[in-house]
Amino acid sequence: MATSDSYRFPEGSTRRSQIFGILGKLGLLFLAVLVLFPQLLLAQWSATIGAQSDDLGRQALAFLPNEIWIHAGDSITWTMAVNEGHTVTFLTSGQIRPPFTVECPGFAAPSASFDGSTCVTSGLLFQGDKFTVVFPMPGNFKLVCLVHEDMTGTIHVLDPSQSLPHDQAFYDHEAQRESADFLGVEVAGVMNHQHHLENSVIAGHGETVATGGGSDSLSVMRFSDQGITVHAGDTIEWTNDDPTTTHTITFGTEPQDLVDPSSNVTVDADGARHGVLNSPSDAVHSGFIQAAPQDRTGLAQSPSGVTRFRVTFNKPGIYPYICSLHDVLGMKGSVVVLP
Ligand SMILES: [Cu+2]
Repeated sequence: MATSDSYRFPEGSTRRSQIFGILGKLGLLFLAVLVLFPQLLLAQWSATIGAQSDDLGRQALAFLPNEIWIHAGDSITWTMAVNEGHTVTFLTSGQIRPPFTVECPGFAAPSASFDGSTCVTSGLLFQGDKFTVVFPMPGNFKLVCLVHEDMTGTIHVLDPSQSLPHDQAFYDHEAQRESADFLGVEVAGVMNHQHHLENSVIAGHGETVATGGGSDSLSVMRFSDQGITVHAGDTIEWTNDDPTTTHTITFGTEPQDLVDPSSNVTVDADGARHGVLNSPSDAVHSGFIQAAPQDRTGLAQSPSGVTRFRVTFNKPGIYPYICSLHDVLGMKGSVVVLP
């Protein structure tokens, strides 16, 4: 028995070394394939765009996360999580920021590859849409949304010989933590704070925060007082408290041109726009009501924003109104005018 065991041992050992020899050759073959076809090693990363409350009123205008380290050749797929529209856009260094309706010349989705030389943009994305970008060259690339100015990020593309600081699980966790932070921020108090001003409505409130990779914004897309009661002859004032997000106050039929006020709007001495309604069937549109863009040293200062709209109600009745940009998110209100 011992003899037969001692025979078997070298036999098994030979078989094992044969197996290891084959495995070794397969391993070498595998390495050779990777050297010849390095894309087999390339990682596919994923990130989220935006987060929102169940009632859609609270929108995190943010890439979640907004800073990612990858290897040259890797790709990132962004998935839209919200009803508010966003773009995934990489402009070239110093490029003038175009409107979101403008595509990058010569670029056609879906095969997006960005190395800094020509711009790449997804176009307007909505909930469930995906957009993938491949990054073939090392570099640090700024990521922007063309709809929201304070929604930016950075993609660090490293040479494959360098190690990456984080894995996908880390980024998933960051995205979850950041979206929970945004949606949990107590902003209702801020909107109620100014409520003591008589006949005044806050038309949207927001805040912008910086991260190491760029900036994120939170916008509350709601009127602070969705039902307000006044008397005939009274004037109500709407103020947009959001540093970046534009809103409108629109009574009656929505005009084609949302940017400019309707022709029946005048400008008060303090710069606020002013409309007069003589019947619940009348229409008046504020145009874009928004804060001034942030000033930058070395550039011409930006003019003060038109942040206020006033409407005088001359006849009793019920006057429903909307923000023509965010009514789909539920940004609506109504004014009851008593005699
Ligand atoms: Cu709005």
